Amino acid sequence: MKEQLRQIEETAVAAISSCTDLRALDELRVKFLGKKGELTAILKQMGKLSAEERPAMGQLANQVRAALETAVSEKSAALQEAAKAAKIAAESIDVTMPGKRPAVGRLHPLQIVENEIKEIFLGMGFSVADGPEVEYDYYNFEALNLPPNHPARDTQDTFYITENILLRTQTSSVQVHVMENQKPPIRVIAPGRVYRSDAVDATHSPLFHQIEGLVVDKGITMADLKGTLELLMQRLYGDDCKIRLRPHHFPFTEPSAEVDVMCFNCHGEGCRVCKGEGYIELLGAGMVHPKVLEGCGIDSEVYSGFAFGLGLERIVMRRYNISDMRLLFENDMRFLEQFR
Ligand code: 2NM
Repeated sequence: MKEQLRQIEETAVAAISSCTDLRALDELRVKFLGKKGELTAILKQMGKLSAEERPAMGQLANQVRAALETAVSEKSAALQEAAKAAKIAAESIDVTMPGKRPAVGRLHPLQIVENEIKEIFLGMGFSVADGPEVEYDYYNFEALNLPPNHPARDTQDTFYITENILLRTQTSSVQVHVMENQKPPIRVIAPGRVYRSDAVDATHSPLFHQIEGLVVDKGITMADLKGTLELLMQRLYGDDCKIRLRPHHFPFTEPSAEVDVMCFNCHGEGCRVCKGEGYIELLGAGMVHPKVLEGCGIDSEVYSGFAFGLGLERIVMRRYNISDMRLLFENDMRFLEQFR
């Protein structure tokens, strides 16, 4: 039995000292010291010994047990220490390494110009209105005096979601919401995305951006319209910028006008950019049609208003001399990084 104990001690100590992970060490502990372990198995045979032999053997067994327990706990401490050291080594940071420069983005050219135009109108006392891009046809067409058979309402030109829900084709829909919810005086601009079922080319995109403006108050005239738009264009293109109104037709305004802006290239002399005209067509405008006002609950005998709409892409393309609208939507960083 003495031999067996020595044998167990020897093999156990050897196994424990060559053990390299905590799980295996615990298995060894169970194997040698556990309730069903080898040492316990020996101790169970103590009863067979004579009364004289028992104390010495008991003492030896206890020494072996103590030795194995010490070996296990020392090994366990060593392995835990090693694991901790390895973890710290793996997580250590070399503070002398060069840092990663954060990528700083830029505003999209459309956003740059939109912000600029917003600031100009905020300076004139306008506020900025927002509305849904998915609209009822009432707000996009009917309230704006477009009859049911108007060509703009064709499914060829407009993205319909259901028979009476569509993607807005103009932000005038926002102005209708404003007029329904707010009493005059009203001074708002409505910038945002609009959608038309157009094929993509250098000057068309099924998604583009508009800024529409609306003023409703007592005594508003075409002179207010012209003065406001002239100031806008002078802020955008310089103090010598002039505008020109030509008669036009829109269903939602009466009278209506197309607004030309003095050519930035030749200052009205006529050149290749403006095809000899001296002016470039840039926006549409007019006095809000009485039917539109009345439809929104505004008394057209008391109040009048003007409205205008401009395409943001066109202004951006002129500003930065961009010849293809697709560049504004492809999100090629090499292109977008050029604008501030
Ligand atoms: C344009 C041209 C002329 C316009 C009209 C309205 C409303 F809601 F007041 F009737 N908002 N915007 C308008 C007028 C838009 O875009 C070329």
